[in-house]
Amino acid sequence: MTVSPATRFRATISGGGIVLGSNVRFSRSAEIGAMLAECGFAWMMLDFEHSPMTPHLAYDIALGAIRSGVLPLARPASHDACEIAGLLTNGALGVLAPHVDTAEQAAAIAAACRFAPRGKLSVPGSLPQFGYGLKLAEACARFNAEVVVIAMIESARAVENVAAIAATEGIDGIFIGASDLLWDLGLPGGYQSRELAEAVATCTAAAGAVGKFVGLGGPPVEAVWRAAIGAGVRMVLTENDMTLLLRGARDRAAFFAGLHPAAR
Ligand code: 3PY
Ligand code: MG
Repeated sequence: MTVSPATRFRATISGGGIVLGSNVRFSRSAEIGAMLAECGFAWMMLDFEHSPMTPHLAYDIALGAIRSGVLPLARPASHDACEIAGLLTNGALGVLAPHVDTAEQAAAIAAACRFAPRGKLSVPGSLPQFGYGLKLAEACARFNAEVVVIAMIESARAVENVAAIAATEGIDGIFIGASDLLWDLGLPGGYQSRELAEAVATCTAAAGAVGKFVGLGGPPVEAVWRAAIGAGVRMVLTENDMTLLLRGARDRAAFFAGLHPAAR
């Protein structure tokens, strides 16, 4: 493997580009990475918080994604270092840690995501993310440089603490989970609210001040995306694989209904 998708992900963002991703909830084939790559997606989320994902399946999907040039980020269900270690030493090349409310939590997550001397990640027998030609020490050093560690901002408390979270050593970027944040703010589904726009502005300012990037997921409204990109969001969770499928299926049904009403 030459340039890893993690390096490309960082380079695209630092060059001012946008990185698109999808939450792999229901796909059960390692080919999903190649399909997303074909459509211009740069990353995927292997979701252990909200999907029926299993570790072995995540392993196969993550390695297939890397070989296709797509960055596999695992979302653990918790901040537990053992859970994070199991994901990162089995295919994932980064972590989207959910519900990070404080800089202390962010620091513990960052430490769980890298090998010594930068962190406390336990050393496995091999790291297949980089193929099979590197010695373990070289692979661990490369992993430390490449792994992408992202703290999800999903509560009012997290927004209050976002400057400290973004500034935490070892945190590469922050990611606004708009759905959880809106529910926490008492505005369920309020994707077009002033409060969400303000939270996005607070997060982009905080991250920008320390040279970190901002991601966003949740909004089903295109106008919200337009504003968020304008505000500086560079990492986009467009939607999950289930809604991508529904969108495509609805589109085809509408097309054929237009050709012949009996098609519905
Ligand atoms: C959220 O919106 O709460 C997420 O976790 C990601 O979209
Ligand atoms: Mg969430």
